[in-house]
Amino acid sequence: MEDLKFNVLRLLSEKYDFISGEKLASELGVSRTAVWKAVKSLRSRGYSIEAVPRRGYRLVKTPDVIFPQEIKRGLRTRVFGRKIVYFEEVASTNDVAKELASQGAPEGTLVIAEMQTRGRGRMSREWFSPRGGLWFSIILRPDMTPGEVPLLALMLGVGVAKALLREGLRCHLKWPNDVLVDGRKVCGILTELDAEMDVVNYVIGGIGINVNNEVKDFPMEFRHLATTVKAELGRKVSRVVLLKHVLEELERTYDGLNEKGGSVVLDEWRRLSSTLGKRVRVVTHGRTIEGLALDVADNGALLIELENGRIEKIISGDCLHVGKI
Ligand code: BT5
Repeated sequence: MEDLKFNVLRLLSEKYDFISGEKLASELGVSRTAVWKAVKSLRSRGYSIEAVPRRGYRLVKTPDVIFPQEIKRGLRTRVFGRKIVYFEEVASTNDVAKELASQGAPEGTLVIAEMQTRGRGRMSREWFSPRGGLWFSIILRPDMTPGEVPLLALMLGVGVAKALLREGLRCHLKWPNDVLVDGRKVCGILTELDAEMDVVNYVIGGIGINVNNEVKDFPMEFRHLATTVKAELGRKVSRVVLLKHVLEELERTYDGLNEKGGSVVLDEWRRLSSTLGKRVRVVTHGRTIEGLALDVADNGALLIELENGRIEKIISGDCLHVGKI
């Protein structure tokens, strides 16, 4: 039924005119009743579909849904989002993406859900993922060593920040890859990898963007730390357009990384980051390090200058901005 709904939608949106129920049924190899049920199901998701006796069905209006058809229409990428796995509801898109990647799914495969019931942050923290946001994962198969993978996390943040800028939202990146607006988190990123000694099998880039979901619905513990695109811009935005922009920006940045090397990503990250030049407190593997955030290293690690002048290189951790030096 799920596939039929998407196929009916594909035919209706290709035509932009009436197509008879009979034609739809015969092209898709199903009964006219099945077509009617698919139309009903699309209507329940907000599609406005006209039905006129003897003429058939016509698509009139498309809602802000993230059905694969809508994502693919006019998408200007070669690889990212060319294969899409869509869920109404799923535990975590990262888990599904991992499963698919281990079965050989190609680079650029997008796993996306309207909502997640067990969305995850880093270190098994919870990621609140109600309807209205964009919760998705992309499979990457980079030609790099496991040690270079933190650079990809920065790349994902850069791609999201640039896409949000295209919507008119100025945001900045907190190391490693939180996307913030005025210090509040609008997007979180979780990169997970599967690797052997020197070879990366795959990386899952999990991205959660608060788009049209409501700030008042966030749990109390972090409501003051979170924001949404809608709250910042004062209007709803089309999730599918934003997603397409994210995919395009990500692919452009990833291509740049592969063709010209990591410095392309690092320079963009430096430009968008609000961490560098700040006094930071980083918790990494149970250790707390405080000092001046000097720069990022070639692999994306944060370089912190301690009180005693020593420079520490931090690969992963939670970073708190504690003020300007
Ligand atoms: C992150 O973790 O920021 C990574 C979030 C990645 C989510 C995506 S959604 C698609 C994919 N599938 C998944 O299951 N995950 C990825 P971290 O830096 O550990 O931040 C987690 C903390 O952010 C939580 O402990 C909360 O304080 C806060 N938080 C939770 N949900 C939030 C939300 N929707 N918006 C802003 N902050 C949130």
